[in-house]
Amino acid sequence: MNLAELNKVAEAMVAPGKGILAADESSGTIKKRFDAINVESTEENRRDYRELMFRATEAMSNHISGVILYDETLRQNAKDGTPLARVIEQAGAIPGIKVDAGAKPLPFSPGETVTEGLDGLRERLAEYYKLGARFAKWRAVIDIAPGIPSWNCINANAQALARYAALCQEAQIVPIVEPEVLMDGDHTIERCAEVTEWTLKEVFQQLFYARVALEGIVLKPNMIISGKKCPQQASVAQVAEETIKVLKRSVPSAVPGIAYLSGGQSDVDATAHLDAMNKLGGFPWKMTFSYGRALQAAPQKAWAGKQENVAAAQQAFAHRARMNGLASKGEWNKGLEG
Ligand code: 5MM
Repeated sequence: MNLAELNKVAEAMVAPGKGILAADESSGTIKKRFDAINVESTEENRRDYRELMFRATEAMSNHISGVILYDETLRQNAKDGTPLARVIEQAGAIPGIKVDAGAKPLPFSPGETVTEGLDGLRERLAEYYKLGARFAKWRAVIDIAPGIPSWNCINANAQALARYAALCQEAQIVPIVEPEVLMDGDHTIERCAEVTEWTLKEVFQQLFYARVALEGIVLKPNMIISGKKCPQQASVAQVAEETIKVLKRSVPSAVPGIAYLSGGQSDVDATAHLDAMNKLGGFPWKMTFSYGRALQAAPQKAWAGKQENVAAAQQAFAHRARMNGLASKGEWNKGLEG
C-alpha cells in the first residue's frame, strides 16, 4: 500500500469547492427513480441519463471531484464508444465504484440489516482498479425505531466496513466509509445524535483493529437531523451545530475529509446544512457533499427521458453542483438559488 498516494486521492476527493456525485444506484433503485419520471429502466436509458451528467463539463470540471458508479456503469461506453470512466476522467474527476452487495436482513435482529459483499472482494477490487476506479464505496444502514439499533447490528456493520476498507487500501483504492443512520421515522434530533455517535465510535474502533490508515479514507456519514416524521424539525443552525459536535466527538482528525450523504433531505436543505457547517468552521476535516438524490432529483425531473431535455437536465445538474460547491466553502446563500 502506498499511503501517500491514497492520501492524495482522498484529499482530491474533498478538495475545496468540489464534492462527490453518488450515481451508484443499483438496478432496483434506478428503476424506482426512473418510474417516478415515467422512463423505462433499460441499459441504454441508464447509460444516456448518466452520460448526460458526466458530459456536463462545466459542473464536472469545477464542482465534482469524483463519481461513484455502479458496476454496470463502470463497464459501459458512452454513445461515441468512449468508456464512461474515461469521460469522467476527461472532465477532471475521479471514477469510483460501489462494491457492496446491499443490506440484507440480520439474523435474530428484526428490522435490522447487515451489508454484504465481502466474498471475492479482493479479486473484484483488482479488476475495478484496472477499469479505472481509484476509490470505492460501501454503505452500512442503521435504522432507528423503538428498540433498535442493537449493538449486534452496529457491530456487524462496523466490522464489515472495516474489512472492506482494509481490502480497498490493500488494492490501492481509497475507501469511502459510509455508515448511514437513516432519517426515516419520528425520532428526535437528539436520538439521531446518540445513535450516530455510537455508530461512528464503533466504526472507528473497527477501522483501527483492521489496521486501516485513516489518512487514506473518506468518511460519508449522515448529518444529525430530526427524523422525517418527527413533529419537531430542527433548524439549519441546530443541524450544523449538532453534526459538528457529534463528529468532533467521534472522528479522528487524521481523516482528510467528510463527504455527507443527503439521505432524503430536499436538495436545498442538504445544501443549506452543508453551508451552515462550513460557515461555522472550527473542525479539522474538509467537509463536502457526496449526494445522490440531492444532486439528481432536479436533473431527473428536467430530463424525463427525452433527448430534447438533455440541455435543461445538464443545467439543473450544474446548478446543484455549483450550489453545493459553494456550500463546501461556506459561501452559499439562499438568494443564489434563483
Ligand atoms: C445513489 O444511491 C446509492 C445507492 O443506493 P442503493 O444501493 O440502495 O441502490 C446510495 O448508497 C447513495 O450513494 C447514498 O445513500 C447517498 O445518496 P443520498 O441520496 O442519500 O445522498
